[in-house]
Amino acid sequence: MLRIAIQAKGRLNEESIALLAEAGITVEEGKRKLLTRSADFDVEVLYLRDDDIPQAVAMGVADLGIVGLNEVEEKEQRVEIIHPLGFGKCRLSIAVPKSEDYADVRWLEGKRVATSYPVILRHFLDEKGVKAEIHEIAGSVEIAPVVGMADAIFDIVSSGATLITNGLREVETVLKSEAVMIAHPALAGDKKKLLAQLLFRLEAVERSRGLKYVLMNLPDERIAAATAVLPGMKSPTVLPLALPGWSSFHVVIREKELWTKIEQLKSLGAEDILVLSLEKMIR
Ligand code: PRT
Ligand code: ZN
Repeated sequence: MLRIAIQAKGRLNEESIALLAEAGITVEEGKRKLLTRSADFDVEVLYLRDDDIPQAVAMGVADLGIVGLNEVEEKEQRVEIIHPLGFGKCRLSIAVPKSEDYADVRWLEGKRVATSYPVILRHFLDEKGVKAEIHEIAGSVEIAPVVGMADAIFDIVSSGATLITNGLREVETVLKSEAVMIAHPALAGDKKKLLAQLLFRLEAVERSRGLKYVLMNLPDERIAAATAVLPGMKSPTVLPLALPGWSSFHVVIREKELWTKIEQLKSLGAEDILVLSLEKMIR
């Protein structure tokens, strides 16, 4: 049995559940308690505040956790970061009132910086040799300069809209973050086995991202030319149609080159092109 801690509610909750579901681990949302057992994989899901996930995993209360890299770095708990998950992307940045003439980090010398991430900020300032006062506040960090509580802030930025609304300008990006899978550093053998199985499934899901399965009807004499345009993974699959002289041509395409490739295939005589989404790719 593997116990995975995920955020109970908040920005990472839905995507964490969706990711587990894609890996074949479904948890009943309706009856959600602190702890839910998955019906289809030897896994239990523990719902926590994101702040508590690194510690829960370090203590072994949970074997794995899904949490923002920002929380992992801030809490400095002994956990292993085993896999980036590609969602919850954001950055931890320093921002100053936009009227300030900020040239470089020396501007921060002797200033007051408000943040909910004092540990990461302390490391950054020490590394840069800057002495500034860190004011730890729990929420609404972005209003601290307006109300005169701080000269600058250090906070999570995603689109940057919150900074703009509060008359702030991002001046230093300190950490790029996304949701990551973390693990207890000393998992027992049977748990390691389950983890390997889970990672294998997640990789199959990831590999299929941005890929489409395309099939079309093609005159037989155009198969070689179409294969040159779209070599596929090993080679395209070609199946005869009941209509003599025609084949069905199947191949996997990257979504970003879908339209250019389809135009080339159409000019080669491809007809009745179907584009299907690809759910998993297992190697
Ligand atoms: O209750 P709990 O403690 O579990 O949740 P929480 O309120 O501490 O965290 P939550 O749900 O807000 O965020 C969870 C995680 O999502 C964070 O730790 C980050 O890893 C990640 N994440 C991704 C973000 C954002 N994007 C984000 N935009 N977390 C917060 N924000 C905030 C940001 O602080 C800003 O104030 O959203 C606001 C809007 O951002 P802009 O730049 O798009 O305007
Ligand atoms: Zn939190």
